[in-house]
Amino acid sequence: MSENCIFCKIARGELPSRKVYEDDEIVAFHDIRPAAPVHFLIVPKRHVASLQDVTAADIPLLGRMLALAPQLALEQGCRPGPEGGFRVMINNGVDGGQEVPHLHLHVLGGPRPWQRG
Ligand code: DGP
Repeated sequence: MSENCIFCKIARGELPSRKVYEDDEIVAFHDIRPAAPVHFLIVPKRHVASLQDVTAADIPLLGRMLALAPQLALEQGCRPGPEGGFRVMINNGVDGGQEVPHLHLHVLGGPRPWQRG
């Protein structure tokens, strides 16, 4: 847990968010600046700064985060199957375009056209 981290604060319920999922380890909520008709973030509650800081002990948690993506994408309105689908994206570090230094999966989808800049 990190005192001043925005996503830690959201995970602790100290900042508001539009949650789409929550369990003991993971929270998912709508991105405040959506880049697609469906755009939410899947976030570990424990503070991990980025994919570059992941250890072997985090692998089951990462697996759970990834496995949640298709389930939540469908629940949020993404179409199933090869004609539908969604994008999963992880920005890492400054050169990777990461703005919030707390690991998160972006899930983007919905009818095209849409494009993250
Ligand atoms: P990244 O560049 O991968 O670190 O993306 C961070 C995303 O987090 C960005 O798309 C905007 C979103 N975001 C930043 N602050 C907040 C917030 O306070 N609430 C929510 N819901 N999203 C936020």
